[in-house]
Amino acid sequence: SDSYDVVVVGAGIMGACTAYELAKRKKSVLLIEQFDFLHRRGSSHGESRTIRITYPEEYYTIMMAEAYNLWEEAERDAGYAVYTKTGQLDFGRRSNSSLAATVSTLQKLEIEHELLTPAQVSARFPMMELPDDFHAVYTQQGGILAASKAVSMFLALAAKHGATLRDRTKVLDIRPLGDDGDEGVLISTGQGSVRCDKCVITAGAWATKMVKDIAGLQIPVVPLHTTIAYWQVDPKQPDLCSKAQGFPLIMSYDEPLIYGTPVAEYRGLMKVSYHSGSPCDPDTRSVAPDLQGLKEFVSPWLAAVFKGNVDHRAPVLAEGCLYSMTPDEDFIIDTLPGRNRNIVIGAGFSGHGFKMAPLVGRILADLSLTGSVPGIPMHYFSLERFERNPSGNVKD
Ligand code: PYC
Repeated sequence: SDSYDVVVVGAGIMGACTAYELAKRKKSVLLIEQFDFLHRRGSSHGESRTIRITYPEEYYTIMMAEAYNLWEEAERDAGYAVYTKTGQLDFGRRSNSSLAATVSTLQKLEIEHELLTPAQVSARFPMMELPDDFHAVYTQQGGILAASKAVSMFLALAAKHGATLRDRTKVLDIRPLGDDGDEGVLISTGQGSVRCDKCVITAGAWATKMVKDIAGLQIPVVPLHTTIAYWQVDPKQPDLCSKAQGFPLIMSYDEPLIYGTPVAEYRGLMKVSYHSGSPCDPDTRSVAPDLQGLKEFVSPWLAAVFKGNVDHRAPVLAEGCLYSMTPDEDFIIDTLPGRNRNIVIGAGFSGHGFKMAPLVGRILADLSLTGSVPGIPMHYFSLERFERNPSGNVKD
């Protein structure tokens, strides 16, 4: 069979970034995808993803500073851009503890930001009206990543640096070789088998089944079917919520979190969706949008915050998407235990990982090649945290 230093399983944004990082380090890399490259059945497709530096957790804000550098580096390597800077507005009730923690993080890390009252928000963004008990924080560093374009960019960069890319190749089995698992890993696919020193699994919502089959280990990653939706802005003012008019990425801190972006792809529309979904099986789910979820969470929110400026009754366009959620919404980036220690997993990106993908790629490359990751608080992403506490939460 063919042999590689590293085989990466799953060519969404995390796998594409990992293959790129490994290929840049002159490793022989094979990136395998079960469907077509750039397919729309997982978590990496579409026109846009959010990028922001604001997080309640200090470690994500610190990681984002590095992720921004890596996005820029990749754009330079490719010769074109996938990031559009729009600025970003976070808002919520004064009593919302996550928003308070986000503001504290910005203050502590001395990241430039502005605190705004509801009146100041309306003065700057006349399309919005926040309730009196809200407050907001504006940061320059926020915007939109062109999602499918970014995956395509990292696939092209990985190939440019020497990676082998193979799609329409379903992985059937992943097995450690040797009595103690120290002779590499054999990967059986529908198109034959390959051997590698290290295997990295970046299979998104499919990782749960894969890790169970390989190691008998149940990772607490729940696939959630969610919906991306575009809404009609007042046709008399079609550019009201556009980047050209200064409309930012917005995040409304509530249960569920609601976010919105200006839309470059369709004039006169705004993208607004919610950070939640319903549990599903990635192999059998319907990709149809969940219009009920939008009606329940997004419509009333749009009616309250955007008044008559956006038609809140129903989206004009909606598409299914997939989150892979961990109980604490922190990622899983770790080595499998025991005989499977030459297999590394990156999973559970919980609907907020896309913006960190180039950094995750670097972390997975470090972990697979050297077993350690300098400068990253890996305990937040460990498998072991779920043994200590089923919720996994190590923040407290
Ligand atoms: O955490 O940035 C985020 C996010 C965007 C959409 C859902 N979550």
